Amino acid sequence: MRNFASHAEKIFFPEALGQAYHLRVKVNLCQDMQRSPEDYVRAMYRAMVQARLLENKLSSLYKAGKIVGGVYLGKGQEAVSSALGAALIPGQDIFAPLIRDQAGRTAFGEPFIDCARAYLGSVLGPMRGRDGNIHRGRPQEGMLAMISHLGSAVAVVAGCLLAKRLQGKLPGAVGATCVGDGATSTGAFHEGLNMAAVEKLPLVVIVANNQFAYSTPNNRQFACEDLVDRAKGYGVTGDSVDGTDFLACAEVIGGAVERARSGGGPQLVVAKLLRLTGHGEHDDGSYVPDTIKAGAYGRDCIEVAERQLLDAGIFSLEEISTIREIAVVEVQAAVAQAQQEPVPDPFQEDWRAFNTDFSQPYH
Ligand SMILES: Cc1ncc(C[n+]2csc(CCOP(=O)(O)OP(=O)(O)O)c2C)c(N)n1
Ligand SMILES: [Mg+2]
Repeated sequence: MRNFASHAEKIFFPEALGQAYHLRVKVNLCQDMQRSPEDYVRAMYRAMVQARLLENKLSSLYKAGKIVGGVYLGKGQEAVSSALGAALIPGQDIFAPLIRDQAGRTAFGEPFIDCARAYLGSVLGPMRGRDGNIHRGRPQEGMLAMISHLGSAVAVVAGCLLAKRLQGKLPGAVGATCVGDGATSTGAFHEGLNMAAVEKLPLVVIVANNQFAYSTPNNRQFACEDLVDRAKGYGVTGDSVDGTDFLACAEVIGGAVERARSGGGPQLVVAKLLRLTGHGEHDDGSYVPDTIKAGAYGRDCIEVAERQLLDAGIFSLEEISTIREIAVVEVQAAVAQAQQEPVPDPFQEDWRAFNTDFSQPYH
């Protein structure tokens, strides 16, 4: 395993975070390529809180029978997801979020209304009310509509990067996805990562190893000791991180994006964590043993983030409260707006399977 810290490009947070966190990644992380490391973790935290509050609202709506179809949440996985979303550049990079990536979507810039409209079936939503779920995207900005087939995002993002290379748009851009441990057992995962390795594409694959694929535990999914060991076989850079450790996620995932962006080729990061919820809101997750829930990965990454940010002096308690208060209002406003919008009229149906007309914005 490569020691990331020994490949330092620039030391982040020289004093602010003390000895525990020498964040050593290049400064040109994030949207305007000027963002400081402090701003990067601030953006991550905001997105985590916003996503958590939005998802809590979705859960309530589901339990109240106001949402038709499945509701899938990223509770417990926000540090990993936001570290990826906040490191990507809309309009330049490719981002393929999965079901547990509300925090990454928010960090990438997706407004709450997209989510509210999709789940509540608004005809003004990204799927025009035909799919009350998570298959939405913002392709104009580089965020692909979510693909349900596990592993496919890896191959599709690799293909997008190849296309960008052929168009002469590749230098400086990256493509990234965050998949589950279950996705790593698919052919598409292998094909995508292998092709990216051979072509030296700037592909970043984050595996959010929450130790279960639905109810199937890791030891029934793969026989290698650690998923990150596969990086060697593919010939790509591999890193591990504790997915509940906010600042470690910023360092390792932000660093992987930066390495890919600056020509380091494909990056595989395996983040170990636990989803603090069922597979979907229809599932109580009772198959996860209590010992695992009470273990190191059962902690809440948002609580960890708050402690770390306060300790480092990056946020004050007042600032944290303000972020939460604003997010509550914004979530309520988005949901209220989507709830008063019309749902599709089946007698005025104009649905087409392959709508490639992106010239008209849907909002
Ligand atoms: C190729 C494929 N096989 C099966 C499924 C059904 N399915 C949907 S989610 C899921 C479990 C996913 O587990 P994991 O990849 O670990 O992600 P997690 O839900 O734990 O975040 C399964 C089996 C699917 N969507 N695609
Ligand atoms: Mg899983």
